[in-house]
Amino acid sequence: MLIRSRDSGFVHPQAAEITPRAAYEGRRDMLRWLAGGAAGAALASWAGREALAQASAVKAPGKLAALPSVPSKVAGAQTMEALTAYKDAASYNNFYEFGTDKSDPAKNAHTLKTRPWTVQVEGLVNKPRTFDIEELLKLSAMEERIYRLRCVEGWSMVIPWEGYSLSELIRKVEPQGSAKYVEFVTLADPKTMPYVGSRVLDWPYAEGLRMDEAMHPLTLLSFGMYGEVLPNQNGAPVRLVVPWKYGFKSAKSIVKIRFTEKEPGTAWNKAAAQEYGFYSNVNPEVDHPRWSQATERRIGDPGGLFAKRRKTLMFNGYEAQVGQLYAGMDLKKFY
Ligand SMILES: Nc1nc2c(c(=O)[nH]1)N[C@H]1C(S)=C(S)[C@@H](COP(=O)(O)O)O[C@H]1N2
Ligand SMILES: [Mo]
Repeated sequence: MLIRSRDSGFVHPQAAEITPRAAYEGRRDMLRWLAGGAAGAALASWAGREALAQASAVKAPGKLAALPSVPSKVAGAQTMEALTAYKDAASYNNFYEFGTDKSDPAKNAHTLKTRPWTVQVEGLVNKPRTFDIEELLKLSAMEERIYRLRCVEGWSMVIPWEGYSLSELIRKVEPQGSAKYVEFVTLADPKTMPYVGSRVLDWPYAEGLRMDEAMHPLTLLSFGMYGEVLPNQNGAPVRLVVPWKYGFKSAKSIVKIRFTEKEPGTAWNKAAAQEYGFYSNVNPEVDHPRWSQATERRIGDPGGLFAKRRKTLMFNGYEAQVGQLYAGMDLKKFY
Protein backbone atom coordinates (compact mmCIF):
# COMPACT_ATOMS: atom_id res chain seq x y z
CA MET A 1 0.00 0.00 0.00
CA LEU A 2 1.16 3.49 0.43
CA ILE A 3 1.89 5.86 3.16
CA ARG A 4 0.75 9.43 3.41
CA SER A 5 3.54 11.70 4.46
CA ARG A 6 2.96 13.39 7.78
CA ASP A 7 2.89 17.01 6.86
CA SER A 8 2.11 17.39 3.17
CA GLY A 9 -0.54 14.74 2.67
CA PHE A 10 1.62 13.66 -0.27
CA VAL A 11 1.41 10.01 -1.14
CA HIS A 12 4.47 7.88 -1.74
CA PRO A 13 5.16 4.17 -1.80
CA GLN A 14 6.80 2.30 1.03
CA ALA A 15 9.95 0.32 0.32
CA ALA A 16 8.59 -2.99 1.54
CA GLU A 17 5.66 -2.77 -0.85
CA ILE A 18 7.78 -2.14 -3.90
CA THR A 19 9.69 -5.37 -3.52
CA PRO A 20 7.40 -7.81 -5.29
CA ARG A 21 6.73 -5.43 -8.13
CA ALA A 22 10.41 -4.83 -8.73
CA ALA A 23 10.92 -8.56 -8.61
CA TYR A 24 8.63 -9.24 -11.55
CA GLU A 25 8.95 -6.10 -13.57
CA GLY A 26 12.22 -7.43 -14.87
CA ARG A 27 15.83 -7.78 -14.08
CA ARG A 28 16.80 -4.30 -15.17
CA ASP A 29 14.31 -2.65 -12.84
CA MET A 30 15.39 -5.10 -10.20
CA LEU A 31 19.02 -4.06 -10.49
CA ARG A 32 18.12 -0.40 -10.42
CA TRP A 33 16.05 -1.07 -7.35
CA LEU A 34 18.84 -3.01 -5.65
CA ALA A 35 21.21 -0.17 -6.39
CA GLY A 36 18.68 2.25 -4.94
CA GLY A 37 19.07 0.69 -1.52
CA ALA A 38 15.42 -0.20 -0.91
CA ALA A 39 16.33 -3.87 -1.14
CA GLY A 40 17.98 -4.06 2.24
CA ALA A 41 14.91 -2.88 4.08
CA ALA A 42 12.55 -5.05 2.08
CA LEU A 43 14.64 -8.19 2.48
CA ALA A 44 15.15 -7.57 6.18
CA SER A 45 11.41 -7.18 6.57
CA TRP A 46 10.80 -10.39 4.63
CA ALA A 47 13.39 -12.31 6.65
CA GLY A 48 11.92 -11.05 9.91
CA ARG A 49 8.47 -12.19 8.91
CA GLU A 50 9.77 -15.60 7.85
CA ALA A 51 11.46 -16.00 11.21
CA LEU A 52 8.22 -15.09 12.94
CA ALA A 53 6.28 -17.69 10.95
CA GLN A 54 8.84 -20.37 11.71
CA ALA A 55 9.12 -19.53 15.39
CA SER A 56 5.61 -20.91 15.95
CA ALA A 57 4.85 -17.53 17.50
CA VAL A 58 1.84 -18.04 15.32
CA LYS A 59 -0.43 -20.28 17.36
CA ALA A 60 -4.02 -20.98 16.45
CA PRO A 61 -6.35 -19.45 19.06
CA GLY A 62 -8.43 -22.62 19.40
CA LYS A 63 -11.88 -23.93 18.60
CA LEU A 64 -15.14 -22.32 19.63
CA ALA A 65 -18.37 -24.21 20.30
CA ALA A 66 -20.21 -22.25 17.62
CA LEU A 67 -17.55 -22.77 15.00
CA PRO A 68 -17.93 -26.32 13.63
CA SER A 69 -18.65 -25.93 9.97
CA VAL A 70 -19.46 -28.00 6.92
CA PRO A 71 -18.01 -27.54 3.45
CA SER A 72 -20.04 -24.90 1.64
CA LYS A 73 -22.26 -25.78 -1.30
CA VAL A 74 -22.19 -22.21 -2.62
CA ALA A 75 -20.84 -22.20 -6.19
CA GLY A 76 -17.19 -21.15 -6.25
CA ALA A 77 -16.64 -21.73 -2.54
CA GLN A 78 -14.33 -24.71 -3.04
CA THR A 79 -11.06 -25.03 -4.91
CA MET A 80 -8.54 -27.72 -5.81
CA GLU A 81 -5.70 -25.28 -5.21
CA ALA A 82 -3.22 -25.95 -2.43
CA LEU A 83 -4.02 -24.14 0.81
CA THR A 84 -1.62 -21.52 2.08
CA ALA A 85 0.18 -22.71 5.21
CA TYR A 86 -1.51 -21.53 8.40
CA LYS A 87 1.72 -19.97 9.64
CA ASP A 88 1.84 -17.77 6.53
CA ALA A 89 -1.84 -16.79 6.61
CA ALA A 90 -1.42 -15.81 10.27
CA SER A 91 1.87 -13.93 9.99
CA TYR A 92 1.79 -12.14 6.62
CA ASN A 93 -1.00 -9.65 7.18
CA ASN A 94 -2.28 -6.21 6.40
CA PHE A 95 -3.98 -4.71 9.44
CA TYR A 96 -2.73 -1.14 9.55
CA GLU A 97 -4.20 -0.48 12.99
CA PHE A 98 -1.31 -2.64 14.24
CA GLY A 99 1.44 -1.42 11.95
CA THR A 100 2.32 -1.27 8.27
CA ASP A 101 4.88 -4.08 8.10
CA LYS A 102 3.49 -7.49 7.13
CA SER A 103 4.72 -8.98 10.39
CA ASP A 104 3.40 -6.19 12.64
CA PRO A 105 -0.17 -7.51 13.08
CA ALA A 106 1.03 -10.94 14.27
CA LYS A 107 3.40 -9.23 16.71
CA ASN A 108 1.06 -6.52 17.97
CA ALA A 109 -2.55 -7.65 17.67
CA HIS A 110 -2.52 -9.62 20.93
CA THR A 111 -3.72 -6.41 22.58
CA LEU A 112 -7.01 -6.48 20.66
CA LYS A 113 -9.88 -7.40 23.01
CA THR A 114 -12.43 -9.48 21.13
CA ARG A 115 -14.86 -9.89 24.06
CA PRO A 116 -17.20 -8.30 24.82
CA TRP A 117 -17.92 -7.33 21.20
CA THR A 118 -20.98 -5.97 19.49
CA VAL A 119 -21.86 -5.15 15.90
CA GLN A 120 -24.32 -2.32 15.47
CA VAL A 121 -26.53 -2.55 12.39
CA GLU A 122 -28.13 0.77 11.46
CA GLY A 123 -29.27 3.07 8.68
CA LEU A 124 -31.93 2.31 6.10
CA VAL A 125 -33.35 -0.89 7.64
CA ASN A 126 -36.69 -1.70 9.25
CA LYS A 127 -35.07 -3.56 12.14
CA PRO A 128 -31.91 -1.77 13.27
CA ARG A 129 -30.25 -3.83 15.93
CA THR A 130 -27.07 -4.33 17.89
CA PHE A 131 -25.85 -7.92 17.78
CA ASP A 132 -23.68 -9.37 20.48
CA ILE A 133 -20.88 -11.44 18.95
CA GLU A 134 -22.28 -14.58 20.63
CA GLU A 135 -25.61 -13.98 18.85
CA LEU A 136 -23.86 -13.38 15.56
CA LEU A 137 -21.96 -16.65 15.86
CA LYS A 138 -25.28 -18.50 16.05
CA LEU A 139 -27.24 -16.47 13.54
CA SER A 140 -26.75 -19.03 10.78
CA ALA A 141 -24.95 -22.34 10.24
CA MET A 142 -21.18 -22.00 9.77
CA GLU A 143 -19.71 -23.16 6.51
CA GLU A 144 -16.15 -23.56 5.36
CA ARG A 145 -15.29 -21.64 2.19
CA ILE A 146 -11.94 -21.93 0.50
CA TYR A 147 -11.26 -18.57 -1.10
CA ARG A 148 -8.36 -16.98 -2.87
CA LEU A 149 -7.51 -13.64 -1.29
CA ARG A 150 -5.56 -11.31 -3.54
CA CYS A 151 -4.05 -8.12 -2.25
CA VAL A 152 -3.78 -5.08 -4.51
CA GLU A 153 -0.04 -5.21 -3.73
CA GLY A 154 0.23 -8.33 -5.89
CA TRP A 155 0.37 -11.29 -3.53
CA SER A 156 -2.28 -13.91 -2.93
CA MET A 157 -3.22 -16.76 -0.59
CA VAL A 158 -5.74 -19.61 -0.50
CA ILE A 159 -7.46 -19.76 2.87
CA PRO A 160 -10.26 -21.88 4.35
CA TRP A 161 -12.60 -19.44 6.08
CA GLU A 162 -15.43 -20.28 8.51
CA GLY A 163 -18.57 -18.20 8.40
CA TYR A 164 -21.86 -17.69 6.59
CA SER A 165 -23.12 -15.46 3.83
CA LEU A 166 -23.53 -11.84 4.87
CA SER A 167 -26.96 -12.02 3.19
CA GLU A 168 -28.19 -14.08 6.18
CA LEU A 169 -27.61 -11.12 8.47
CA ILE A 170 -28.91 -8.58 5.96
CA ARG A 171 -32.24 -10.39 5.62
CA LYS A 172 -32.73 -10.29 9.40
CA VAL A 173 -32.60 -6.49 9.54
CA GLU A 174 -34.90 -5.92 6.53
CA PRO A 175 -33.24 -3.24 4.39
CA GLN A 176 -35.55 -0.56 3.01
CA GLY A 177 -35.97 0.02 -0.71
CA SER A 178 -33.82 3.14 -0.53
CA ALA A 179 -30.81 1.19 0.81
CA LYS A 180 -28.36 0.98 -2.11
CA TYR A 181 -25.05 0.48 -0.29
CA VAL A 182 -23.67 -1.14 2.83
CA GLU A 183 -20.88 0.45 4.82
CA PHE A 184 -18.62 -1.54 7.16
CA VAL A 185 -16.93 0.33 9.97
CA THR A 186 -14.18 -1.34 11.94
CA LEU A 187 -12.81 -0.85 15.43
CA ALA A 188 -10.56 2.16 16.02
CA ASP A 189 -9.37 1.91 19.60
CA PRO A 190 -6.20 3.88 20.27
CA LYS A 191 -5.75 2.04 23.57
CA THR A 192 -5.37 -1.38 21.98
CA MET A 193 -4.38 -0.46 18.40
CA PRO A 194 -1.00 1.28 18.36
CA TYR A 195 -1.32 2.84 14.87
CA VAL A 196 -4.79 4.33 15.29
CA GLY A 197 -3.90 7.97 15.71
CA SER A 198 -1.12 7.75 13.15
CA ARG A 199 -1.79 9.61 9.92
CA VAL A 200 -1.41 6.56 7.70
CA LEU A 201 -5.17 6.31 7.12
CA ASP A 202 -8.34 8.05 8.25
CA TRP A 203 -9.61 5.98 11.14
CA PRO A 204 -11.78 4.06 11.59
CA TYR A 205 -10.95 1.86 8.62
CA ALA A 206 -14.16 1.62 6.63
CA GLU A 207 -15.23 -0.23 3.52
CA GLY A 208 -18.36 -0.50 1.44
CA LEU A 209 -20.26 -2.67 -1.00
CA ARG A 210 -23.16 -2.09 -3.32
CA MET A 211 -26.29 -3.83 -2.05
CA ASP A 212 -26.23 -6.58 -4.69
CA GLU A 213 -22.56 -7.28 -3.92
CA ALA A 214 -23.32 -7.47 -0.20
CA MET A 215 -26.21 -9.86 -0.90
CA HIS A 216 -24.15 -12.11 -3.17
CA PRO A 217 -23.83 -15.60 -1.62
CA LEU A 218 -20.01 -15.51 -1.96
CA THR A 219 -19.75 -12.47 0.34
CA LEU A 220 -18.77 -14.06 3.61
CA LEU A 221 -19.07 -12.86 7.16
CA SER A 222 -16.20 -14.75 8.72
CA PHE A 223 -15.43 -15.77 12.29
CA GLY A 224 -12.69 -18.31 11.76
CA MET A 225 -10.09 -19.82 9.48
CA TYR A 226 -8.56 -23.30 9.19
CA GLY A 227 -11.29 -24.60 11.52
CA GLU A 228 -10.24 -22.28 14.32
CA VAL A 229 -11.35 -18.94 15.70
CA LEU A 230 -9.84 -16.05 13.71
CA PRO A 231 -6.48 -14.98 15.06
CA ASN A 232 -6.59 -11.30 16.07
CA GLN A 233 -4.26 -10.35 13.23
CA ASN A 234 -6.72 -11.80 10.70
CA GLY A 235 -9.58 -9.63 11.92
CA ALA A 236 -11.12 -11.24 15.00
CA PRO A 237 -13.78 -11.60 16.07
CA VAL A 238 -15.64 -10.92 12.82
CA ARG A 239 -14.56 -9.74 9.38
CA LEU A 240 -15.70 -9.68 5.82
CA VAL A 241 -14.21 -11.80 3.02
CA VAL A 242 -15.12 -10.67 -0.50
CA PRO A 243 -13.14 -13.04 -2.70
CA TRP A 244 -13.50 -11.29 -6.08
CA LYS A 245 -12.24 -7.94 -4.77
CA TYR A 246 -8.80 -6.81 -3.70
CA GLY A 247 -8.00 -7.77 -0.12
CA PHE A 248 -8.58 -4.31 1.31
CA LYS A 249 -12.35 -4.63 0.72
CA SER A 250 -12.36 -7.45 3.31
CA ALA A 251 -12.72 -5.29 6.43
CA LYS A 252 -11.44 -6.71 9.71
CA SER A 253 -12.81 -6.43 13.24
CA ILE A 254 -16.15 -4.95 12.21
CA VAL A 255 -18.17 -2.97 14.78
CA LYS A 256 -20.79 -1.28 12.62
CA ILE A 257 -22.77 -2.11 9.48
CA ARG A 258 -24.69 0.80 7.99
CA PHE A 259 -27.18 0.79 5.12
CA THR A 260 -27.07 3.94 3.01
CA GLU A 261 -28.51 5.47 -0.11
CA LYS A 262 -25.25 7.11 -1.21
CA GLU A 263 -21.99 5.35 -1.98
CA PRO A 264 -20.00 5.42 1.27
CA GLY A 265 -16.43 6.63 1.46
CA THR A 266 -13.79 3.94 1.94
CA ALA A 267 -10.44 4.05 3.73
CA TRP A 268 -8.17 3.59 0.72
CA ASN A 269 -10.26 5.73 -1.57
CA LYS A 270 -9.98 8.58 0.92
CA ALA A 271 -6.22 8.03 1.18
CA ALA A 272 -5.64 7.99 -2.60
CA ALA A 273 -8.74 8.30 -4.80
CA GLN A 274 -6.73 8.12 -8.02
CA GLU A 275 -5.37 4.72 -7.00
CA TYR A 276 -8.21 2.99 -5.15
CA GLY A 277 -11.79 3.18 -6.35
CA PHE A 278 -14.99 2.08 -4.71
CA TYR A 279 -15.34 -1.20 -6.62
CA SER A 280 -11.80 -2.56 -6.44
CA ASN A 281 -12.67 -5.73 -8.32
CA VAL A 282 -9.67 -7.91 -9.07
CA ASN A 283 -9.00 -7.16 -12.71
CA PRO A 284 -5.76 -8.12 -14.49
CA GLU A 285 -6.62 -5.70 -17.31
CA VAL A 286 -6.84 -2.57 -15.20
CA ASP A 287 -3.45 -1.57 -13.84
CA HIS A 288 -2.94 0.23 -10.60
CA PRO A 289 -1.54 3.64 -11.66
CA ARG A 290 1.88 2.66 -10.37
CA TRP A 291 2.03 -1.07 -11.21
CA SER A 292 0.46 -3.87 -13.21
CA GLN A 293 -2.24 -6.13 -11.76
CA ALA A 294 -1.72 -8.83 -14.40
CA THR A 295 0.18 -11.28 -12.20
CA GLU A 296 0.52 -12.23 -8.57
CA ARG A 297 2.90 -13.96 -6.22
CA ARG A 298 1.28 -16.81 -4.29
CA ILE A 299 2.54 -16.75 -0.71
CA GLY A 300 4.30 -20.06 0.01
CA ASP A 301 5.37 -20.71 -3.58
CA PRO A 302 9.02 -21.76 -3.74
CA GLY A 303 11.36 -18.82 -4.15
CA GLY A 304 9.86 -16.49 -1.56
CA LEU A 305 10.02 -12.91 -2.76
CA PHE A 306 11.34 -14.12 -6.11
CA ALA A 307 8.78 -16.90 -6.70
CA LYS A 308 7.51 -17.32 -10.24
CA ARG A 309 4.42 -15.16 -10.59
CA ARG A 310 1.01 -16.51 -11.52
CA LYS A 311 -1.48 -14.92 -13.87
CA THR A 312 -4.19 -13.02 -12.05
CA LEU A 313 -7.68 -14.07 -13.09
CA MET A 314 -10.62 -11.77 -13.86
CA PHE A 315 -12.60 -11.21 -10.67
CA ASN A 316 -9.92 -13.34 -8.98
CA GLY A 317 -11.35 -16.43 -10.69
CA TYR A 318 -14.96 -15.80 -9.61
CA GLU A 319 -16.16 -14.36 -12.91
CA ALA A 320 -18.75 -17.09 -13.49
CA GLN A 321 -20.35 -16.24 -10.15
CA VAL A 322 -20.11 -12.44 -10.03
CA GLY A 323 -19.49 -11.23 -13.60
CA GLN A 324 -23.17 -10.42 -14.17
CA LEU A 325 -23.14 -7.91 -11.29
CA TYR A 326 -21.05 -5.64 -13.51
CA ALA A 327 -22.61 -6.27 -16.91
CA GLY A 328 -22.45 -3.09 -18.98
CA MET A 329 -20.19 -1.24 -16.55
CA ASP A 330 -16.94 0.30 -17.74
CA LEU A 331 -14.53 -1.39 -15.35
CA LYS A 332 -11.74 1.04 -16.23
CA LYS A 333 -13.93 3.87 -15.02
CA PHE A 334 -15.42 2.00 -12.07
CA TYR A 335 -12.17 0.51 -10.80
N1 LIG B 1 -9.60 -3.00 9.70
C1 LIG B 1 -8.78 -3.34 8.69
N2 LIG B 1 -9.18 -4.27 7.81
C2 LIG B 1 -8.37 -4.63 6.77
C3 LIG B 1 -7.09 -4.02 6.60
C4 LIG B 1 -6.71 -3.04 7.56
O1 LIG B 1 -5.61 -2.45 7.47
N3 LIG B 1 -7.56 -2.73 8.59
N4 LIG B 1 -6.30 -4.38 5.53
C5 LIG B 1 -6.96 -4.99 4.35
C6 LIG B 1 -6.02 -5.54 3.38
S1 LIG B 1 -5.14 -4.43 2.47
C7 LIG B 1 -5.93 -6.89 3.14
S2 LIG B 1 -4.96 -7.47 1.86
C8 LIG B 1 -6.65 -7.88 4.00
C9 LIG B 1 -5.64 -8.87 4.55
O2 LIG B 1 -6.29 -9.92 5.24
P1 LIG B 1 -5.41 -11.06 5.93
O3 LIG B 1 -4.37 -10.41 6.76
O4 LIG B 1 -6.36 -11.89 6.72
O5 LIG B 1 -4.79 -11.84 4.80
O6 LIG B 1 -7.33 -7.26 5.08
C10 LIG B 1 -8.00 -6.05 4.76
N5 LIG B 1 -8.79 -5.60 5.90
MO1 LIG C 1 -4.33 -5.61 0.64
